[in-house]
Amino acid sequence: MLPRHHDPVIAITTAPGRGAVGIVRASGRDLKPLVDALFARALAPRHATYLPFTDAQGQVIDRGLALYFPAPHSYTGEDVLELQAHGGPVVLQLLLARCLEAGRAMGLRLAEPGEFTERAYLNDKLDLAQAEAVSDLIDASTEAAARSASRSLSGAFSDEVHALRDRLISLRMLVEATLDFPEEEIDFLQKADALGRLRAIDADVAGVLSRARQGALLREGMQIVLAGQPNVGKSSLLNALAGAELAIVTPIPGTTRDKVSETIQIDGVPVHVIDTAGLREAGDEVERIGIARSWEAIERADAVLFLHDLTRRGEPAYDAAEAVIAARLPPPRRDGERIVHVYSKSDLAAMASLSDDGGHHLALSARTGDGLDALRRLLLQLAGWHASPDGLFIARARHVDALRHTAEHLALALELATSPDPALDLLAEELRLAQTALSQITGEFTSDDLLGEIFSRFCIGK
Ligand SMILES: Nc1nc2c(ncn2[C@@H]2O[C@H](COP(=O)(O)OP(=O)(O)OP(=O)(O)O)[C@@H](O)[C@H]2O)c(=O)[nH]1
Ligand SMILES: [Mg+2]
Repeated sequence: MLPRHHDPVIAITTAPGRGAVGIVRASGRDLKPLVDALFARALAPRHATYLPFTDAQGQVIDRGLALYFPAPHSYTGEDVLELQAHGGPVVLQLLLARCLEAGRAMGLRLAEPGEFTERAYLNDKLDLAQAEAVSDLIDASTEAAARSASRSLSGAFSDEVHALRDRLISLRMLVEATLDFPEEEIDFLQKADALGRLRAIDADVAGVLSRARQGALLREGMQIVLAGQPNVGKSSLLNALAGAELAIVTPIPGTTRDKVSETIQIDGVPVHVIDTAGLREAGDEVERIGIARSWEAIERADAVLFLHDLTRRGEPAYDAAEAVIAARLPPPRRDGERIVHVYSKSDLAAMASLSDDGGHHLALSARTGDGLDALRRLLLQLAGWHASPDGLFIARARHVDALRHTAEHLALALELATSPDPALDLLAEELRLAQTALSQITGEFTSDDLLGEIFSRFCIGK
């Protein structure tokens, strides 16, 4: 354990601001001295005790509940003390200051972000994937994301990873045992159906990988940008998708000057929609800055909705300006075309026929809502969403990468195993590498740097 984890720590664990109740939480290997310094009486373990919280002079700061969880039966696995008071920022600050003062002799200090959960991980209360799920549950922006984070937190994801790891270990033992008895090796492996087992593990890793990708999508969502010339109806489309008047809409070209963004959800997948300033050459300084930001957003987006105004197509100036924008749009990515051509204001002008050049084309009206459902379906398809959110676990890019590496080593192992004269030592090594990659998910082989990186993104007090 890192030396800093020897100190007892404390933090306000409830969100900043005013609330009915606020909680101050301390964790440490031995909090008895703190309890004794704060209260005139002993606290029964895991019982709520109603009592006054007093300052050093005996003046009452507030009255509330004290809960004492002696190690190891606590969130962190250490002694934990929770004080529930009225949830005003000043009350909680006074209570925190009083605790720090009472605990000064024992080295009590403020907790860093995520430090409680990091201790829970270090004390084997949670594995790393579960610890991450704590933060994902708190940050969940849709119901589906919250449900799948909760499944990960309960260990559903970790259990699958552990089951795969155990099957890999027993296969490794088999292969490594034959290394010691080379004369019998091939026979022995055949009898034990080593190849069949390897194939089954490979297929199941692929299955978990595909679900983890979906889980990562629930967590990260996708980012789409509305782009096009001024007045084509970008802000109107944002408002229609969000179901609220977020961006200002006027018939004046150049209405939107800064980025306006909103997260909507489609089937539980968070979609971050960014409305941008209309793209054109002219404009004042403010508009030029806005347009530069539009281009930055376009570069970074997972999908760009390129709007074309059906009422103005065919006007030479309009078409020329559109060609300039089209030439500057990013090229398709390896995994497919990310530009969606949206023909807007379909309630005012009909579209002769949609192009079938293999790209994505659709007509819609932000005014009547016609075509919006087709757009939502297309966006989910572009995001790669093909699951129903039930039974999913939340996952991060880190987990997807680890599973991808596992699958790569398994593929190499399969190649070796099916060659006419398999090199068993190489096969054993690929299996070992596959296991190491897989174990990174739950944190069995994890560097301190990675831990620091993961937990520092938590909120204070968690
Ligand atoms: N009839 C009809 N009018 C629309 C539709 N969408 C937008 N408009 C009108 O077109 C005009 C411009 O709409 P905006 O949404 O402000 O266009 P924009 O692309 O955001 O424009 P800038 O912010 O200037 O780049 C407004 O008068 C809207 O009412 C639509 O689907 N049907
Ligand atoms: Mg606008």
